Amino acid sequence: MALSSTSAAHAHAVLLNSLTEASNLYPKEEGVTYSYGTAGFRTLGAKLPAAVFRTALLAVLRSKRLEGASIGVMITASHNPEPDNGVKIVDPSGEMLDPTWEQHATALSNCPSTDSLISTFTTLATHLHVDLSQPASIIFARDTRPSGPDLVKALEAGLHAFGDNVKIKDVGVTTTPILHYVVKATNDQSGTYGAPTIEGYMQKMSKAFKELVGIRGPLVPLFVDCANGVGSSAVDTMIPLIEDVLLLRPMNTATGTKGALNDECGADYVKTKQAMPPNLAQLGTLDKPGTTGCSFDGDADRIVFYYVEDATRTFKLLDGDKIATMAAVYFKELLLRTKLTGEEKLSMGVVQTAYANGSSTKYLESRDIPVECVQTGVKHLHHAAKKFDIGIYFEANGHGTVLFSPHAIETLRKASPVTLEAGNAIRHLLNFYELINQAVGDAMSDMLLVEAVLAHKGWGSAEWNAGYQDLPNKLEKVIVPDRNHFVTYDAERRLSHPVGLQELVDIEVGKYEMGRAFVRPSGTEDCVRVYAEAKTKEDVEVLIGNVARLVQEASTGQSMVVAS
Ligand code: 16G
Ligand code: MG
Repeated sequence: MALSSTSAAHAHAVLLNSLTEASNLYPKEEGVTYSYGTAGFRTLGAKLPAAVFRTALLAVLRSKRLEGASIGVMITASHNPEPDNGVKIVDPSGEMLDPTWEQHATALSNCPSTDSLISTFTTLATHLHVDLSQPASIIFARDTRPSGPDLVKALEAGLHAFGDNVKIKDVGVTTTPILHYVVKATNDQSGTYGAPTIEGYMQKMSKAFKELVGIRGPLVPLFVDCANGVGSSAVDTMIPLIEDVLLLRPMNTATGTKGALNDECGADYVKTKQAMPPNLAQLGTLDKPGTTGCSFDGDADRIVFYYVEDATRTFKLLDGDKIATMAAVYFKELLLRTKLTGEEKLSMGVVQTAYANGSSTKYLESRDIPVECVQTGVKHLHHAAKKFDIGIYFEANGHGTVLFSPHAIETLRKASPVTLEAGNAIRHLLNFYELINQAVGDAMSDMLLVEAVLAHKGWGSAEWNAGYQDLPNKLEKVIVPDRNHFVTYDAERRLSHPVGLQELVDIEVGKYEMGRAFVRPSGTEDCVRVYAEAKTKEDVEVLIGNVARLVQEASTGQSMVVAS
C-alpha cells in the first residue's frame, strides 16, 4: 500500500532525525580533507571514522537508487602500513563504484558539520532520483587492521540510522576480492555465478582448479607469502580443498602481531624492492631448485611470483606482466584448438598500463595479440578488458584478472566440438572461467590460474620466465609542491603540463638505447611518480635521475628551456 503524503513526510523527517543523531557521534575532524580516489578513501585509520560513517550513507543511497540491489563496502588499506586504513564501495556487478558517483562520496565526506551533511544528503537524494522509501542492501567486510573494528562500528552506525529497511550482511574479516565476489554472486539473478558465501567461492574455485590440473597433479608445493594480512585466512581455507593436487605452504601469516602487516613482505615490497621478503631469504625458503614463491598484498587482490635462478643464484621476479603474457599466449592456443569460426570465433586481447615492461608489450605484439594501454587503476583496465570476449588485464604490480564476456560463455557452452582436442579446449576455457574471479583481480584465483597454466604447459618458473627478458626498470617518487600541476594524456604516457616538460623528457629518453620514461601524479599519495626503463641498469639509473631532476625543476619553476 502506498504511503499517504503525510506519512511519507513523517517517515522522511524521522529518517533525517535519526541520521542527524547518528552523525553527531561521528563529527568530521577539522582540517582533514577526504578524496575518493582509485582506492576509495585512504588515510590514517584514526582519521577515517567520519568518512566511513558517510560512506555508509552513500552506499545506502546507491542501493536504493538501484532498487535495492546489494552494494558492497570494503574496509582496507591494501598494501599500506598498518596504521592506515581505507574504505571503498563495490557496485552490484562486483565492480568498483561507478566513477560518476565518486564525487558524491567526496562531497558527503567533506561536509564540515552534521547540518551540511544532512542537507548535502537530501540534495543528492533528489538530484540522483533516489526514492528514500526503497529498501537497500549492504554487504561489508574488513581486513585484519587494528583500526578495522572501530571503522565497522562507524559503518554500522550509518547503516542502522536508516532503520530496518536496510538489510545488512557482515562477511567478517576477509579479502577484498572475496567481498567483491559475494556482492556479485548475491546480485546474480540467474544464480549461476556461485553461492554468495566465502565457502561457495572457495568450492567453485577449488573444483575448477582440480578439474584443470586433473592427472597433471600433484604439482610442486608453492610457498605463499600472505603479507601477515587477511590473505592468510583465505589460504588456510583453500589448503584442504586442493591439497591432493597442490600443497600451499603459507608464510608471513602473523595477523595478530602488531606492526607486521605488509612489513618487509607482501607483493608491494617484492615488486618495489625487486627482492624476496628478507625472512624468506634468510630461511632459505626458495633455495631448492625448482621452488617457487608468491606474495599476496595486504588485502589479497595483488600477486607476484618469484624464484631463485639455479645457475646464477639470482632472484627472478614474475610480475603482473609475466602473468598476463603467459595467460594470453596460452588462451590464444586454447582458442585456436577450439576450432570455433565465424560468429563463434572469440576475440582476445590484453590491457596494460604505462608501467608494463616494454619487453612484455613487444612480446605480445610479436604474437599478434592485441594490446591496449590505459590509465593506472583497476577500474580503467577492467573497463577496457570488457571489449574483448576474453579480456586479460594486469598491472605490472600484480593487480588483474581475465574477463569472459557473456557471448564467450554462451558460445563455449553451446559449442559442438569437432574433435576431442576441441572439446578439451572448450572444457578448459569454461573451467578457467569458473576459476577466475570475474568481479576483480584476486591473488588466490590468479595464483591458481598461474599454477593451472604451468601444469598444462609442463613448465616450472624458469620456463615461464624464459618467454622474454624484462628491460631493467625503476620507479621513483618525487615530492613536489603541487602534484596537480602535472597533467597527463595518452594513457599517462605523456605530459601536457607543466608546459615544455615533456619535450625535455623526450630529449633525455632519446639518449638511451631502448629508453622509455614517463611522469604521472600519484592517485594515492601526495607525490609525482617517475618510471624509466632502458637496455642497461646503468642507463636506467642515469635516465631516472635526470628525469626526476627535470620534474623537480619544473615544479619549482626553474629553467624550462627546451635545448635545441
Ligand atoms: C591503487 C589502484 C592500483 C594502482 C595504484 C596506483 C585499485 C584497486 N588500486 O592502489 O590499481 O596501481 O592505485 O597508485 O584500483 P598511484 O596512483 O599512487 O601510483
Ligand atoms: Mg590490494
